[in-house]
Amino acid sequence: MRRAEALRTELHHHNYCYYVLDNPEISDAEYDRLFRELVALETSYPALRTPDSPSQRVGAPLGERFAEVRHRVPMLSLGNARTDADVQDFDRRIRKDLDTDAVDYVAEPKLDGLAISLVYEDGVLARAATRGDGVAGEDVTAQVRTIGAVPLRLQGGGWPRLLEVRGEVYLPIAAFERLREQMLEAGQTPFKNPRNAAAGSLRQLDPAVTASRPLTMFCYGFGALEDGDLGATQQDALAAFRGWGLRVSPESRVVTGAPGCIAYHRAIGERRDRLDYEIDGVVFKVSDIAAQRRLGHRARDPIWAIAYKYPPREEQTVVRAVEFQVGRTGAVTPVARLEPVDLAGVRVSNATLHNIDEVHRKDVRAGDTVIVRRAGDVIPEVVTVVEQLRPRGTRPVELPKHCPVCGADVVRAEGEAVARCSGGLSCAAQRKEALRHFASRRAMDIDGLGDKLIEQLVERDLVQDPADLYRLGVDDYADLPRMGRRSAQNLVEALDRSRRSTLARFIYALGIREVGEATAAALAAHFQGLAPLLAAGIDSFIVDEPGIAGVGEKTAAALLEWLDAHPDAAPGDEPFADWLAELGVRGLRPAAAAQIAERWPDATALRGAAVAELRGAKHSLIDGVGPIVAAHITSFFAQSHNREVIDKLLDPDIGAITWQAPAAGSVAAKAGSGRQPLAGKTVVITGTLSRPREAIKARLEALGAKVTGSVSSKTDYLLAGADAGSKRAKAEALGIRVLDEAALMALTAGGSEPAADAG
Ligand code: 9MJ
Repeated sequence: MRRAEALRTELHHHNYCYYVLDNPEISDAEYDRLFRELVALETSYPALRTPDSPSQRVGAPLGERFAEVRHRVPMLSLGNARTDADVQDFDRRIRKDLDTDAVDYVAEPKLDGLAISLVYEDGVLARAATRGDGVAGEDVTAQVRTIGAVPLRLQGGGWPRLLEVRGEVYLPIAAFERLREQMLEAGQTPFKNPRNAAAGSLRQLDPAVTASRPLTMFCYGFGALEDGDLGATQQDALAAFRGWGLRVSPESRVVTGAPGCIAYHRAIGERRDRLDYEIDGVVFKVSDIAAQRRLGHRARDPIWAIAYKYPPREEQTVVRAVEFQVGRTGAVTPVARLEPVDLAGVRVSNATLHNIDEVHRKDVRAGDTVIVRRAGDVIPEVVTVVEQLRPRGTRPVELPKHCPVCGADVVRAEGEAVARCSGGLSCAAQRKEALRHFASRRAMDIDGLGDKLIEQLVERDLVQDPADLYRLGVDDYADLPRMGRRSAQNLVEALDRSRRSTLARFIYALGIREVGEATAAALAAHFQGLAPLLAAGIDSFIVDEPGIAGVGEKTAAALLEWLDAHPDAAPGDEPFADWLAELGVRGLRPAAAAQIAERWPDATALRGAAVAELRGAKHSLIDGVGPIVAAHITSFFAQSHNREVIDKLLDPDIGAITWQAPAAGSVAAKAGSGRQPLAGKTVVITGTLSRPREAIKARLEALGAKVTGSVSSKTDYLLAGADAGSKRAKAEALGIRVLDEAALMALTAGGSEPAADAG
């Protein structure tokens, strides 16, 4: 009981540090540990569970719709000022009504989120509701409980018995951008702006969805109060909120008179782009709460407060054209060229359309009238088309087939939103990036070839592709501005050194998509040379095991298990196929049994088969090269311009690049030229291994081993994965060495005899 309460108090505190102060005191892991301890206690003793427990943020049963909540005190909106003169009028009226010379105001940004009322009873969150029409809103208690910045229980003390706090729930711009990307990737229509995203995330009947969105909240006002008060001024109330663990805007200030208000509006306006939330203005509130009461309100808005708006960041304009840009990584991105339009002080004539799917989803066409918006520092984007204003004769936009910069094919990998230029090394748009990568430390490691130099070389058109680097001499480099003879000499020496690199580095340096260092090393080890890699088709990377028609995972496993459990069972005189069909293995039909018998002539051979061979599978022969990577590799080498660059790089005239031979365990080794430490050895494989059995079998065979299906006195080694059963027992009984995969790795890495037994 005491432990549960102590845990709750501690978790409330860390929650506050994390979400409100933005300054955690403990690691996420430590928080999780405390949280799990509390949940365990509450699960064992449900009576310990309290409604304000941190464990109760998500978990309310799903409602069918939101219940209506009538606000005890109406939730008003705000009157607007658009000019300095409007603010001066506002201040003049207030001074007149209050009969004073100077009025203090609390000034703060006006967030563009969703207004929410939080009702605390005895310091515990009892109800959360949307503003609705101001008189009644929707009960979103379960959803709001999931927001980390909303305390379920107030800190400290001294709060009114009933306290209604009001504020704005919002989604930070960065979180909004991430959410949009996720929704785009998931094929959903993304939210148009942070405000819609906040509203859409909160108004989710399933609180778990709300919980998955990083909503937060600033508290800025109050409604009903019973048995207590918040002090004499608005800033006293905000300070009290802060003390109770509620999140209050750090931008809130006290200013005096219209000049103070106007200066505040300017100052925040200058920083508007750098705030991590969307605002549409600033708010001024008479600071004295008694004065607020005297001034009262009109039908919908208080007389004592006003919003001074900023120019909108959404405008209507016309699309002149939709063009495609090629980025430094080859991404081909659609861009709308616009009739220039002013968006909150910034002249905008281009807007991103993200990708071709987006263009089609929004159906943006040249000639369309569109809404464009700009949020924070992000690139302006087209929000939607005003379809009523579409002129006749417009045509849907299509993805270009060829790169607008270099003319190479534009390709889009299956399931990817982004289309790319395949020009790679030779596309001018990608040239600098390709060179930077080629020269980088982990690639060709060309010392002294930095970004600035690459910039100069490309801009002066001295270098079209990486091979050109080797054609230039000391004189050419020394001619460049700010490049002494000494540095030029050093650079040429570095280039010379890089000629004797490794094949792995060279492959990595080519910048093939998805081919990182590890994959490049695996490719080099496997192919042993560039020629076999250039000649490789998809089936050099991926084995497409056809399998046996009608045999699925379960049947295959059941059959092999049966054989494993009956190591001596054999058909006698009967045909193997009939024997198989009559074993009583679930799902194994005679037609499939006949096919199996064609591929594996007897029970011993079949014992050596893998589930994947029976059910059919695609598997990779090289670590890290699955079907997608294999497609990138083959399409890279299929492009003639890439092959031309490679030919140039290997051309003896410029001083051929050569590399040291990599380790064994490769195609070449398999062909007989490599080490064969397992020559003459018979190996049996059993149990679950980290890689497909075929891949391991191929590896062992490359090392000279004969791989068979069952353990006998002729077996030299048993390679045993997890859950190795009868074969392992039999091997142990026969005194045969049992290896695990690590021991096998050690073997292929260089040792001639396995060093240690597994187990
Ligand atoms: C927003 N949206 O940030 C008020 N608001 O006060 C602030 N809204 C408000 N105050 C009275 N900071 C009614 C609305």
